[in-house]
Amino acid sequence: MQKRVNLFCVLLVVSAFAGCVSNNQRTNETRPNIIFIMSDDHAYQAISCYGDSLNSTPNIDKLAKSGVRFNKSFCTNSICAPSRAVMLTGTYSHINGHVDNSTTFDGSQITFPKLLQKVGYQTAIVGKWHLKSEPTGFDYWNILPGQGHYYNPDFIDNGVKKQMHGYVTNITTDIALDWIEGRDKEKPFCLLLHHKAPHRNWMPSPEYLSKYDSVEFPIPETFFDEYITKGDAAKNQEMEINGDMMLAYDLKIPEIYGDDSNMVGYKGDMDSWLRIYNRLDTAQKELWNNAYQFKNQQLLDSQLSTEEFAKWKYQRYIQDYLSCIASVDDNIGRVIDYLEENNLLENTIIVYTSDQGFYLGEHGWFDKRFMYEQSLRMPLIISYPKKIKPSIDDINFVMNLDFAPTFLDYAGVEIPNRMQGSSLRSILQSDTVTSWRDAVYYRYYEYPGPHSVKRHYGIRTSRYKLIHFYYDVNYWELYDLENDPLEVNNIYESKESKELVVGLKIKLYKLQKEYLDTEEDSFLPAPNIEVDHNAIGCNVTLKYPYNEKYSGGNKNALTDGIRSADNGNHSYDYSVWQGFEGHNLEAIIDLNSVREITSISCGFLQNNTAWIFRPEKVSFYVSEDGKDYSLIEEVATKESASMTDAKRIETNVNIDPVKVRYVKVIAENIGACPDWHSGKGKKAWLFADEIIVN
Ligand code: SGN
Ligand code: CA
Repeated sequence: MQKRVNLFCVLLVVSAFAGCVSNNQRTNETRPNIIFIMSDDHAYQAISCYGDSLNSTPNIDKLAKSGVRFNKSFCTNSICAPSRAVMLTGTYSHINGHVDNSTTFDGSQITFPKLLQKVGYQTAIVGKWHLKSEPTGFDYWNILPGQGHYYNPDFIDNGVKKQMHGYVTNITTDIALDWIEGRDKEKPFCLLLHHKAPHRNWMPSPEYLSKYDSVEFPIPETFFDEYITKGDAAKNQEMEINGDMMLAYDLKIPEIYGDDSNMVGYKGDMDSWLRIYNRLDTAQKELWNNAYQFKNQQLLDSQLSTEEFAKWKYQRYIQDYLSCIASVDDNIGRVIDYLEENNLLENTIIVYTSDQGFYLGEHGWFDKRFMYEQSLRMPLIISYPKKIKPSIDDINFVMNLDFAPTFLDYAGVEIPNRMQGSSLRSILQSDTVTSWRDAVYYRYYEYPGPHSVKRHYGIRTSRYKLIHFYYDVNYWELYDLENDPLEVNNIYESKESKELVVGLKIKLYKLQKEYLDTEEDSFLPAPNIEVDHNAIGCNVTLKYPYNEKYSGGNKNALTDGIRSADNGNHSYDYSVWQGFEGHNLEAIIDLNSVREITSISCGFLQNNTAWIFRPEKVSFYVSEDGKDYSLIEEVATKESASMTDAKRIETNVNIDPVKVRYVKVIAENIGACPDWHSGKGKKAWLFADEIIVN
C-alpha cells in the first residue's frame, strides 16, 4: 500500500511538470526508454556476477556494475508462458488465466506494453513469445513460433512467417537493433528482447561448439539426491539428467544407438533429434559434426560405469548449456555497445532476467517447475544510469509480478488496481526501503504435464519455505533455508517444527487471501466422467495394439465406463485415453450374448500440438456371429474450430433396434502429421476414450 501512496505523489509531480513544458521536451527529458531483455531458462548459477558461477558473463556483469543486482528475485509460477503472462499483466496466473503452457493467452486484458503504447511509447517484442495468441499492445512484433529453433529459425514478422538463416540469439539481436535504429527518435520506446536460449535442447552457436570441451565442471552436491525426506512429487518427477534426458536430442550422441533401433526410446529420440538437426545447412552440419563426432567417439570407446556415464551426461549438459549462454552474453554486449554509441545508455532502463530459474544438476535435475530454490529464484539486473546508482546489491524480495508496475511507474503511467505487484522504484532509487514484502507466494499448476511435477503452492520467507503438494497427493514439506540451503532435509514432520508450521500456514493463507487465490481446486483438469452402458467390462479385441504409453489405464479401457470430460482447451487427463500411434483404431467388442442395441458412440481427442488428430472417418459395424459384419454408418468428424486448442469429439450413430453380439468400430488415423504441422510426415496419434454401446 505504501507503494501506491508514493506513486500518487509521482503522478502529481509528473503531470504538474507536463503542464509547463512541450510534449517533445517531456518525452525526451522525463520518460526513459525500456529494454527488457529476457532469456529462456537462464539460471542465476550461470551468471558470473551472482557469485561462484560456472562461467563468465562479462556483459551481464557490466550491466550489474552499472545498476542493481537483485539477489532475492522470485517467480510466482516457475514455467515459461505463465511467467511471461505474469510479467505482461502484473498479476498472478489465477488472475490472468495463464496457469500453464497449454493455455492460450487472453490478449484482451491489460498489459504494460498496451498502457505504454497509449501514452506514446513505441513498443516492440522480438524473439520468444510462447503465448499462442498474437501479441497485442505492440507496434512491432517479430516472434519465434512456439519454442523457436536455434538454427535457421522461423520468425513471424507482424503475422508473416519467414525463415531466417543463422543462429537464433544473433538473429534476435539483429532484428531488435534494426528496430531501435529505425524507430521514431522523437518518442520513447519499450523493447522486449526475448531470447530462446538457453532453452532445451541447448544447441550452441557454430563458434562455441567446442567452447568448454576441456573444462570439467564440479558435480553439484545433490546430484545423486535420493529425495529421502521429500514426498512423491520429487520422487516421481521426470526431469533427471541421468534418467530422463534423451541421448540424441538432449545429449547430442545419436551415434550411441548404433544400428539398434530396438533400444528403449530410440524412435522418439531420433525423431526429435533429426527434426532439429536437419534444420542445419550443409556447412553448419559439417561444423557440428566436426565438433561432436570426435568427442562422441571417445565416449563410445570408453567403458563407463552407470555412475560415470551419469557424470558424463552432466558435463555434456552443462557444456552445451553454458555455450548457449556465451552467445546470449555476447549479444547483450552488442546491445550495450549500440546504446552507448548512440547516446542512449543514460536514459534507458535495461532489465536482464530469465522467465524463471533452472536446475543445473541440483537434485540430479534439469528443467524447473518446483518451488525449490534453483527454479523459484530468477536472475534480475536493472540498470538505469540516469536514476539508479551503480553496483547495488539488493536483498529485498522482488518478483516477476513487479516488472509491469515498475515500467509503468517510470513512464509516469498510473498502475491499474488489478496489478498485484509493486513498483521497484523505491528499491532502485533509495538506500533504505521501508515496508516491503517479507514473503513470496508461489503456485504451480501444470500437472499432469511434461516432466510430471505435481501441483503445489507455498510460501518462502527469508528463512523458511513451506510447500503443499495437492491434487493427486496431499502433503507438506518444510525447509530451513539457513541450516539447509540445499533443501534436502524436509522438517515438516519434526516435533520442533509444529509451532513454526502454524505460523507459516497463517502467513500463507493471509497471502492467498490478499492475492485472491483461496481455492485449492481451481484450474484442475475436469474430472473424468463415469458412463453406464451395455458394453462395460466386455472384452475388446484390437487389430492393431495401442501404445503402452497411453493405455487408458488398462487393456479394457475402451469399455471400462470411464471417459474424459469435455474440458475445452484446458489440460486433459491423459490417463483415460488409449493412444494409437500411426495406425487405425480397429476394435471388436464381444457383448457376451446376443442383445438388442440402439446406439454406438466413441470419443476421440484432437490435440494437434501433441500430435493427436481426430479420425477423419469412423465406421460402425455390427454382427450376430462375429463373422459377417454389416456396416451401419460411416461418420465423418468435423474439423474443430481451432487447430491449436485441444478438444474431445464424440461420434455417434443411432440404430433401429437390432439384435447383435459383436460391435466393430474402425476409426481412421490420418497416418502422418500434415504438411502445416511441426511433425510433418511423422506418425500421427489417434486417441480414444470409450466405446459406448446402448
Ligand atoms: C518443452 C521441453 C520441456 C520443457 C517445456 C516447457 N521439451 O516441452 O523440457 O519443460 O518445453 O518449457 S522439448 O523436448 O520440447 O525440448 S518452457 O520453457 O516452454 O516452459
Ligand atoms: Ca474408458
